[in-house]
Amino acid sequence: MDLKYTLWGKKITFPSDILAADMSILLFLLIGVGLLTYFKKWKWLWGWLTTTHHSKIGILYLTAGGAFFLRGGLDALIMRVQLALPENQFWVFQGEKYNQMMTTHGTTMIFFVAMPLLIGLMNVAVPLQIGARDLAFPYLNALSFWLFFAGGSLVNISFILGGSPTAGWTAYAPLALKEFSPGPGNDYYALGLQIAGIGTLLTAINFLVTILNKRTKGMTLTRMPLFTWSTLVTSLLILFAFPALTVALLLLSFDRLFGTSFLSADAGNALIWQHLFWIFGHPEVYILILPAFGIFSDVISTFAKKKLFGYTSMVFAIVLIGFLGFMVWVHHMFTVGLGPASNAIFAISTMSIAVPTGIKVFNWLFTLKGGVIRFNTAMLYALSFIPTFVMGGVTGVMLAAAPADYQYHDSYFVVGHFHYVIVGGTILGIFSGLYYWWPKMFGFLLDEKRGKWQFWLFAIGFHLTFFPMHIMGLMGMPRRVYTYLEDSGLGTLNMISTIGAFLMGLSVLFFIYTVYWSCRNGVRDASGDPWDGRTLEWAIPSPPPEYNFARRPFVRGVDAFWKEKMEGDGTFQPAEKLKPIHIPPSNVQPMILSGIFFMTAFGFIFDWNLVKIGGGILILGMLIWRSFTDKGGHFITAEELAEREERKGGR
Ligand code: HEM
Ligand SMILES: [Cu+2]
Repeated sequence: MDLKYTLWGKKITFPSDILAADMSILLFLLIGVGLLTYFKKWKWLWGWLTTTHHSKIGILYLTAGGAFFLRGGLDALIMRVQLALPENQFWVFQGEKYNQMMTTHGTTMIFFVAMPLLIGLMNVAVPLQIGARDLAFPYLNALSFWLFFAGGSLVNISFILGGSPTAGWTAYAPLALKEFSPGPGNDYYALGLQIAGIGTLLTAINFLVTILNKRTKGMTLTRMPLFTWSTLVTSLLILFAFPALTVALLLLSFDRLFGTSFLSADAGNALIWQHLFWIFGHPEVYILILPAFGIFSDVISTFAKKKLFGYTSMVFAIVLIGFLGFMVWVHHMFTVGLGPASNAIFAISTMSIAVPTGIKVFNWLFTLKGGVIRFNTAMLYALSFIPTFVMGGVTGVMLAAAPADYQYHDSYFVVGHFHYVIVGGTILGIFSGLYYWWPKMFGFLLDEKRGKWQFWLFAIGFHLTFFPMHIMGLMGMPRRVYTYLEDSGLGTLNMISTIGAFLMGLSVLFFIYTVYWSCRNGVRDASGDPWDGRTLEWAIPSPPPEYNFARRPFVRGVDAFWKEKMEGDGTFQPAEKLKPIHIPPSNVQPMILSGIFFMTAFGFIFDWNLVKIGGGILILGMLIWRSFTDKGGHFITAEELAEREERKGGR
């Protein structure tokens, strides 16, 4: 299927898979440019690309994360087709190409899908939930987004530019070093994650400062909605976990690009990578799950029409899980031979996390008990998460038993386990959050009927895909293989899994259709409070004005808005008088700066000194430029504000 040419005596081959990738990129670009030109939307696009406003940046995160989700999902489907039949030979995806798919899929899903989608929802909801006007550092927020986007693009574009990383999302040394992974793939991995990682770290700092400093009057820490609480703890986890990744990636880059041997088995020590990676990597799974816990808590209490059961213990459990998350990284390394004492300690500390997690599960159930439950799509996602996540948790405890892990390790049992947790936790949480906050973001509701179809398609596809993986693992199917033998008896289970994967893929396409349909025909959210909400974000119009709150509200308790509804007329006593509000300026610098990071990475990957040095100088120049242009924006005057509020009916 490959295209072969002879040009001036030189043989040139275009492999068919890369050609297909090229064509699809070209096609999407052409469609994009065409649509923008046809609808005269270039200026509109520019507004989005230069925005520094939290809710717009949130939507950018959701859009980019959604696009990467399609890429990561395509990888997953390709893998599942290759694995559908024993000794299958689908297209070119055997051997090294399968490894590329597998690695890009995992890396993309963790770093460029799950995290940015969560960060997107945080950007949309957290400032509103605490009565803030924006994040503490709007420019930094835009920079974080663009750094994530640059890093993600780098990893994703590698496929057509000389090959993707092949050493798995965990990039174990020495496999990921030049000796065993000679192509540029793992350089893309190291540099892409490094650039995106800087963005993530900056975001965490931004949210920490925002939540600690920008709360409105009366919004004490002990009154914050659970999603904001989980964002706070998640930001702390990022602050402590990501530097370990930064160092690990730096060592990897040095070994690969400059010939050092920190991680090589002879001069250095390959275990350094594993320790650093998992000191980051284990907290990372809590970075992915805690925000989802926050979403479920908010959604469940809203749609059960009850205050969250055990608010204090819910907060305490999040903090405890976050803390314990740093103590258990060695459970990923039971089989490297650190010895029984070490294994026992880490097995027990791992299992202890089940306690706060159990507390949370029971509190969700008690919140439901006696509640007036509405089965909205957001709620369906939240409810279906409970049994799914319990199952993922149980297989997690199984894996935490060190002797048992010798059997499960690197088998499909593990693949089944972590998809139950990440997809059945984080991705369900993201869908729940999307249905829940969609009206707040866009001013219209996602259609419930179509939403429910989408939910059931996803839920059924999910269990069909990932449940059989546990059994395959117990039957001996190893992780990260592109095929298995006819007489292994794994054919049927793999086929079921592939069918499930396509149902999930269908569901994702159906979600896009639901968005399109609802955009044209969906119910408008005129009140700003479509769910009879409990927290601050529902007290302002949808979508919110650029300053969020004309006068920031005075908060009197947990579920602040509900309290005002119950004890008053549903309006807040203002915490301040009408005064001018500063709106920070749009700014192209974050996009340009990240673009330079992106270009400079190629200098390192292909060893072009001019690009390396030029890029460094340009980055420094950008920082200097920024330090002289840190002003501007405009004020909305008190009179203008009063008038705008008047027009809305004086909320
Ligand atoms: C759309 C449904 C999905 C399907 C069908 C799917 C399927 C797979 C398959 C077949 C593998 C490779 C197993 C192997 O060869 O060892 C894999 C690995 C992986 N998946 Fe998924 N996946 C899906 C969604 C997700 C999502 C949403 C996430 C995270 C947010 C995720 C995270 C991962 C990770 C981290 C790996 C490990 C990659 C590695 O070992 O380096 N997957 N998935
Ligand atoms: Cu772990």
